Amino acid sequence: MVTKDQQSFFDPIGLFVDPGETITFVMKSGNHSATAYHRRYDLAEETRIPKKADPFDSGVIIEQGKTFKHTFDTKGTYDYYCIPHKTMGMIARLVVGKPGGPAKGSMPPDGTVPTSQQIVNKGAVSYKQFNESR
Ligand SMILES: [Cu+2]
Repeated sequence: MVTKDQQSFFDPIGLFVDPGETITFVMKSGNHSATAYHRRYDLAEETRIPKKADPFDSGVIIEQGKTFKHTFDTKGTYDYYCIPHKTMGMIARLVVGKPGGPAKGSMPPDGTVPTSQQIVNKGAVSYKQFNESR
């Protein structure tokens, strides 16, 4: 989770993980959250994680170097956002095992992320790589 040159973003913006893997979100700079698009959270206008998946929300983190961990057990496509920068398009996508769920074939309401298939093919899509490809 990064703020650099007045841009806030998740890097990588797309990542493939195996079911059961634990992801560590690291606060590099700025103040951010990693929050699943899930209707239980106020800002999420739609659910964009697999039906049986556990929603996750780090809350806004302001300390540099602080981390947030979440284990992804359910296969599918997960879209998530940063609470303070959601409307500016600070969003990202994870594919766990294989694409699936409500986010699989569409983009989040706040911007674009790599397609599920791009993530499967590449394993990880950096923010820079993604922007250069658009
Ligand atoms: Cu942010």
